[in-house]
Amino acid sequence: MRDQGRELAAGAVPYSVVYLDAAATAAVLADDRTLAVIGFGGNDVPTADPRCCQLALPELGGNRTIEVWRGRPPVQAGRTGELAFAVSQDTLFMYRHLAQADYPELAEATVVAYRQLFAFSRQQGYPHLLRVWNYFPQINQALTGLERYQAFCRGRYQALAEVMPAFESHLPAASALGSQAGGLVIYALASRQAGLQVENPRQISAFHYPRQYGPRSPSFSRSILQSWQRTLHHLYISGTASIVGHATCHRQDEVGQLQETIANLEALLANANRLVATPFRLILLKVYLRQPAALATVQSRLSERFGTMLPTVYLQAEICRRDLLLEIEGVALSNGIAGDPGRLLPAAG
Ligand code: 3EB
Repeated sequence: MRDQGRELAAGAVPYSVVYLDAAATAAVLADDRTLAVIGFGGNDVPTADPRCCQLALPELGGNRTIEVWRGRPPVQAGRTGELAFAVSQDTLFMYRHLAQADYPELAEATVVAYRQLFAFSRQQGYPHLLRVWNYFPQINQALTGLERYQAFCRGRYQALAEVMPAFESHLPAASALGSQAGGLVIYALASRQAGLQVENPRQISAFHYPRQYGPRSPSFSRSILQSWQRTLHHLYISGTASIVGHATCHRQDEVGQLQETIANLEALLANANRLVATPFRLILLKVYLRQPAALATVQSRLSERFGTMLPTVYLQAEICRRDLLLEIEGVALSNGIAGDPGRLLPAAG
C-alpha cells in the first residue's frame, strides 16, 4: 500500500484503506488520521471508541486482521445518539449497531438505521453514500414469511424512498452478508461529492432483478467510481457473486462460482476502465465464504489470477442467496501519472 500512503501524504486522496495485523490496533487508534478500524470475529458489541466497528464474522486462514481507514488529520470522531461517526474533510465514516432485542423486526431496524445515516450525513454536508456494508444474523432464514435478506431489502428500499424521490440514480455500492451472531451492523462511507454508479454488463442491475428475489429491489449499485481529482479515482466494488443476468450459476460448485465471480469482477473493472485514462488496479479484496473448507482452493485460485501480493481477507459468512457459496468485494485505484491528461468523466446522475 506504499502508493496509497504516498498519495495520502501528498493530499491527493482524502483517505486510504489498508489491512493491518490486529496487534497494531492500539497504535492505529492513537493515530490522529484514523477514521475507522474494522475488526472480525467474536461478537459485534460496540466498544467505547466510535471508530471501532466489530463484525461477528470469523476470519479464516489464521490471521488476525483489521481494516483501517485513514483520513487527513484532524479526524473528529464521536457519537450522536446511537450513531458513531468519524469525519475528515472530504469523507464521513458512520457506524450503527442495532441490538436484536431493541429492534426485533429486521425491516423496521433497517429503516431506523438508514434514516439515521441519511439524516446525519446530510446534516453534516456529506449527503452522498458511496459504500455501505450490512451484516445481520440468519440472513437466509424466513422467520416472518419473508426471508430476512428480503426483509432487509424492504427496509432499505423504504428508507431510500423516503429520502430521495429518484433514488435509483443514487444507489451506493454495498455488501449484505449473514453474520454469526449479534444485531444489525451497518457502516458506511459518505462524501460531499456524488460518485458515479458503474454497473456490470454481465449482470442485470440488482435494482431490476425480477420479483422472485423479493418484493422490494436490492437497492445497490455494482460499483461506485469516486473521483477525488481529475486523475485519481477509487472504485468501490460491491459484493460480487456467481450471478449472470439475474440467475445464480454453478450451484454447489465452489470452483465454478469462483471463476464466474472473477469473470464478473473483470467485466466490472473493464467497464469502469472505459471512464478513466489509467486502468484500475485492485488494492484490496474481501472474500466471504459460506464453507470454511473452501479456503485453500479459493486462496490458490485467487492468487493465480491476481498474484500473491494483493491484500485479501477471508471471512466466514452466509451469502444472501442460499445457493451462493462465496462473494467477493474490493477497492480499486486509478492514479494517472503526472502529465496524464486523464479523461473527463460524465457528470454523475
Ligand atoms: C447479488 O449480486 C449478490 O443487497 O446490498 C451483493 C452485494 C448482494 C450487495 C445488497 C447483495 C447486496 O445480488 C448479493
